[in-house]
Amino acid sequence: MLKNLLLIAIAGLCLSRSYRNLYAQSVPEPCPRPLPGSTVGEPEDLRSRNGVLKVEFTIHNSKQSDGSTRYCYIDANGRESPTLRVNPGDLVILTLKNALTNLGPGGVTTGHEHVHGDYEKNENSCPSGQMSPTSTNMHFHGLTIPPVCHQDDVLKTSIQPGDPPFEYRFHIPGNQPPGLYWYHPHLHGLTKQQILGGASGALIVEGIERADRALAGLPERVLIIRDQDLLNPNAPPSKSEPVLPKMLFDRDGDAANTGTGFGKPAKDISINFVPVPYPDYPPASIGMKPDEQQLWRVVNASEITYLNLELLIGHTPQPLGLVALDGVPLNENGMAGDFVDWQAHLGVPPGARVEFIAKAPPAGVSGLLVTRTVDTGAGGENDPNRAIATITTSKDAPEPRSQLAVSPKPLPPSELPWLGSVVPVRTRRLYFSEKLLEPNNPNSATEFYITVEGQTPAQFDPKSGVPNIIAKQGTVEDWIIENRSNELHAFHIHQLHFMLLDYRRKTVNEPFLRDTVNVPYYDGKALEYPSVRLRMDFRDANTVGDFVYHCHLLEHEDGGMMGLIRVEP
Ligand SMILES: [Cu+2]
Repeated sequence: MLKNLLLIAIAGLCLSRSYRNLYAQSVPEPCPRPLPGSTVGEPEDLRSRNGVLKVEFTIHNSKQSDGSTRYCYIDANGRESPTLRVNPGDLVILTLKNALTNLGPGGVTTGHEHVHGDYEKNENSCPSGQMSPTSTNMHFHGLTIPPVCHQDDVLKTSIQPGDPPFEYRFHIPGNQPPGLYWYHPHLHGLTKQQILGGASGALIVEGIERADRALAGLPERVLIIRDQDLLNPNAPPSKSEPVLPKMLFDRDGDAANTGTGFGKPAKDISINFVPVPYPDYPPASIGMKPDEQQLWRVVNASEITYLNLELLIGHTPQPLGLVALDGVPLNENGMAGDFVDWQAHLGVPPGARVEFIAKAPPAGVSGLLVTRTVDTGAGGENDPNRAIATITTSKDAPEPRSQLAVSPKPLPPSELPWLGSVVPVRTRRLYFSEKLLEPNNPNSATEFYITVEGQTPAQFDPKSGVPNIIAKQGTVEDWIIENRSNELHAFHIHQLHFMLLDYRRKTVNEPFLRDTVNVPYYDGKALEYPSVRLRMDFRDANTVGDFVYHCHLLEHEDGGMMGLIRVEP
């Protein structure tokens, strides 16, 4: 594999010289994208001023000649998916104009006809939920802001083409941990299509160096890894790959897990929109100064692709200095000191974020950012080994646009007791499961469920409004999430972070928080289903209201793997 990746790296270097900064289309394209092999650009930064960040977004789409559809957020100055940079306490005023067009058969499909058309007309107020294939809305993933209209409601907010710009207006909480969050559409049944098409961007709460002085003064680089339909779906695997058994498809119609680390992936991936397509994976290109350290802030904005990031020099993995997960510094609770967790590789499920110190190779040496294969289970997608970007060094390499403060003022300690020391008021059990509509036909449609133990498995119904779980604000609960299916799922809940207590029944008691966690698949043989045990934090008053928890593999979420929680004051 390593030899293959090196060959890929060399091929990619040649490509990047000839195609750098060119775009795939010469006619105006609402969602322009770089060609494979391009230099990895930085998203533009939109920074708050005097405590306010004003953003005017329009969401566009465009049909491609290969039948796929791009989606993009464009701001008032024509910038695609800019990074929103805010400070705790800031006011965000973001308007979203829907310029989506129905691109006809194959352009937009949802497979969820039952949610269309039978709602009241949306007059730019939330209680409508009117839906068509061109409806959209936004979710601010990881922020503890209220789940209400014009803030972070995804249940009723549905913006139609022709509606006036819809206003989101919320305050970044003063105690929001400094780190990497992200924004994306979240309309049940349409989420996969819009995110797969590229509608996503980063949101940074500034001040991560205040939680970890090891970061003081480092240049920072935002890297958004997305997935997309294969650019070359019919290509045979690269000649340098081993010969594999016949291609199989999983229930989602994607390339099934080969269990080998090779073969056709379910989706292509891109890094800051530079695609790295199957079968040759020509890597994108990142320039750094020799031996320099940068903070890399990586969102896995994929619809379904798991990442397992590794930085190679030659055949040797380089240590990656993990400092934050899911927007929360590892020592945000102040217990760990200026902590850097050096790892050989970092697993990142869809929806999750990792922030780590990356060291550039020495002068004259290049490196390669790769994702190693992820075993997603017999029913999962194929996520093979593949290159993402070459790291080339030169003393003239331009620095990233942003640099962390050189002498940061330390963050004040949290006002709340550490979540791990709070006694939970109850324990709930939930489980992920799947059902074939025709049990004897492996190609029939699959229903996806997340079920509270004792309730009947049912696909999420956006019209129901009946919560699956009722919790009390001010309390803390333990949730055990089981996986009864033969593929991975990624548990995510809106509005709050949780602590991972147990993973596969082993105590881990992580001294930091997450908002998305992988739940291992069931192999069909073990006596018990694999599970994770989480401590859920409902203490913040901003968690009051109705919101959702779901699998962050968006085909699964759109297919019903979502539940409703009501937190009562
Ligand atoms: Cu799932």
